[in-house]
Amino acid sequence: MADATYTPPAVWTNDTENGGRFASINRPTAGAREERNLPVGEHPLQLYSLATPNGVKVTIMLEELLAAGHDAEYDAWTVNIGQGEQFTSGFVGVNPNSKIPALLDRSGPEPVRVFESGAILIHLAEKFGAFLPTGQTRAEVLSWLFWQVASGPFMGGGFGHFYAYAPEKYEYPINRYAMETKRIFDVANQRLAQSRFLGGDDYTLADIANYPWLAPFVEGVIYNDAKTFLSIHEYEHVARWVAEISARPAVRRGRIVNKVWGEENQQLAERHSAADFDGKDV
Ligand SMILES: N[C@@H](CCC(=O)N[C@@H](CS)C(=O)NCC(=O)O)C(=O)O
Repeated sequence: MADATYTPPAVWTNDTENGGRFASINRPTAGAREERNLPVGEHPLQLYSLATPNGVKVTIMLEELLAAGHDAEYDAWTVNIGQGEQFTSGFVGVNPNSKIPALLDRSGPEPVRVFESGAILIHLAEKFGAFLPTGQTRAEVLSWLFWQVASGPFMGGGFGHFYAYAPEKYEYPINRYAMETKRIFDVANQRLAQSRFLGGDDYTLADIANYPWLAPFVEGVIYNDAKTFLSIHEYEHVARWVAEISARPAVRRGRIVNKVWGEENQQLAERHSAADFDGKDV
């Protein structure tokens, strides 16, 4: 059994000195901390994001829409969440929850703000009539989308934080979230044993939402040794699905938009046109 190292006080107060990667950034309050406007480019769609799994959902969707011939040209701007740029007045105006991704759709008479990755995917799918079927399989596709947005925080905020980011390792939360992350993989694996894609026979926004979270575990590029620790090699149907989606050119492009770490030729801090990918490894 894990050691009990902490007795909660009667009333919780914020301890900014508790270490960990996000301790100095996050506070228990919402709202802007700094007056600063967001940049705006020439396209109707303005994306404020970063190439984390939640951000990549949207850039893959936009690149897939463009590849399918839709007029989904967009300006993608990097929001450096490590430096607190999610707390500027401009960003909070687009997402009061201060988390990337956030989208401003300026194509109508009034700008429309959309926050939460799942809401952004649905907004884009409905706007362009793509990657979200209208018939019999719509409910199945939406179910796998909402499953992802509900289960992603167990993998990131739960497993990732306690296994990789917390200043000390505690057995109880690591066990809890390792179990949950493996269970999520098993759910996807069993589904993908029966079905080519999560929503059925076709590639949809359900795959676009889930891929950026599942692929990095399969590739061993997220949370230190998580691939080994969680025996991710066991999920053979997820691996088959990841390999198929990874080969899509739009996915390769979408994964590097707003990426400001890693190999130089796989970084694209801002994206304003297809030409920005020239010379990149995509
Ligand atoms: N439920 C949100 C989650 C977004 C989210 O957690 N974004 C993280 C990066 S992956 C973030 O902006 N974190 C900054 C912070 O917590 O201050 C969504 O799906 O869009």
